[in-house]
Amino acid sequence: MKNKIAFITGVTGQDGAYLSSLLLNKGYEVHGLMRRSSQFNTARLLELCQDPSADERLQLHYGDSTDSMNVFSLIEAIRPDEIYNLAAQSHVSVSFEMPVYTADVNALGTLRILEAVHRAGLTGRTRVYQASTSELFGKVAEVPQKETTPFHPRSPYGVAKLFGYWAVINYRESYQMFASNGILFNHESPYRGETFVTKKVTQAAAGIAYGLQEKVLLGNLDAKRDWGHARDYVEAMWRILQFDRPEDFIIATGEQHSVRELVEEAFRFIGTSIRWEGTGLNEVGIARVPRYQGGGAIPDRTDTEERVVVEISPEFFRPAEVETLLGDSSKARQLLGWEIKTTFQDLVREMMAYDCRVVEEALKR
Ligand code: NAP
Ligand code: G4F
Repeated sequence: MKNKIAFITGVTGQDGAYLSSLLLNKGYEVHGLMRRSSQFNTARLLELCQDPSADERLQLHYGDSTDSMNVFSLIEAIRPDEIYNLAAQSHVSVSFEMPVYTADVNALGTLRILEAVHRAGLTGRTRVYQASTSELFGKVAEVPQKETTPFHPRSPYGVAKLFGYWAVINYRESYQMFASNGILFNHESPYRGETFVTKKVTQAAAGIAYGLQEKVLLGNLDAKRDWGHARDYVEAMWRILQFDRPEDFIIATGEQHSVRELVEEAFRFIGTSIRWEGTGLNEVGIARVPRYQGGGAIPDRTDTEERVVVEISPEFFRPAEVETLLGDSSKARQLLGWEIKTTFQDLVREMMAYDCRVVEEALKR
């Protein structure tokens, strides 16, 4: 049987890397849309796709979700069996600074994919997965959030993704396209972008554990998220497109933790505990940790001190916040046989182990 052909936009991102690895292991020919940048940005993709046979089956194409001609020509030439539209300006906070660009990529970018499939005459062949998000629920109307929960996005990111969500449903209803939304709750990994809160915290805790970083500045410690592992979530994306009909699915763990708990879990990994003092912008997290020695010094990890390791900065608050997210993924578990394999504790431990290893390797150099 001929290998299936997948086209992944956002292939250089966290999910793009995990999904490429999954599909290559399943024997797919994988085509990825990659932005041109002044430096290589394929590190996580290459680290996760180390299978030598992947070389021939992984093909990267320069492109951009904002370029209709480019998106159309690639889809017409590749004639994929499956498209995973993961490309996005994916940072909620940044979307307040770049709302128009965010809408171009996240809303119109989705429309460009759907319309390209339609115009290329591939509606009967190509299945489309859209990376929808729990940010659609925003100011949540009910707890937990299900496929039927009304939406109330709270950022330009969420508003743009809502357009993409409905565009998928519209192409499904208008042209009988196999197009599905995965409404994924937050998912993280060692390969998470460095400005998302999980990775920011685990990288900081690793730096602090080796006396190389003094503290970390954070925003809303009381925001609550339903955090899962990206590896488990890309498996759900694939299952959504293998289902016998196009439908929309919530993908979540059903367990919620605050940013504060995330910080506590990360510092637990390095053998210390956080004591919170003060309130609001004056709140701080204090812990006994190796003395801060600044960059360059060879750290003496036995020389410890009690100091402030977490401070609050107004810079990391958003004009409108999504305070709480908690998903109910019963539908995906029942219809797709999808299940969570990684707990929150295991996720944080895996990220911490990875970030500590990176620091150790840097110190050896
Ligand atoms: P990510 O790490 O930020 O990756 C985003 C990808 O999109 C990167 O490859 C990026 O390329 C690419 N991209 C950005 N702008 C583009 C453009 N104009 N044209 C082409 N490519 C562009 O995000 P992720 O965590 O993997 O998330 C994947 C998708 O799922 C996104 O659509 C995100 O909004 C959505 N989502 C994520 C989560 C989550 O918790 N991770 C939850 C729900 C939904 P560069 O490498 O060049 O920047
Ligand atoms: O890690 P975050 O930036 O992720 P956020 O905003 O929940 O968005 C992520 O998940 C969405 C799914 O729900 C995706 F659609 C989206 O693409 C992205 O992957 O922030 C999580 C929470 C927020 O409430 C934020 O206010 O952490 C809070 N937070 C507190 N201090 C911080 C910080 N967030 C960041 N990025 N940096 C901080 O210093």
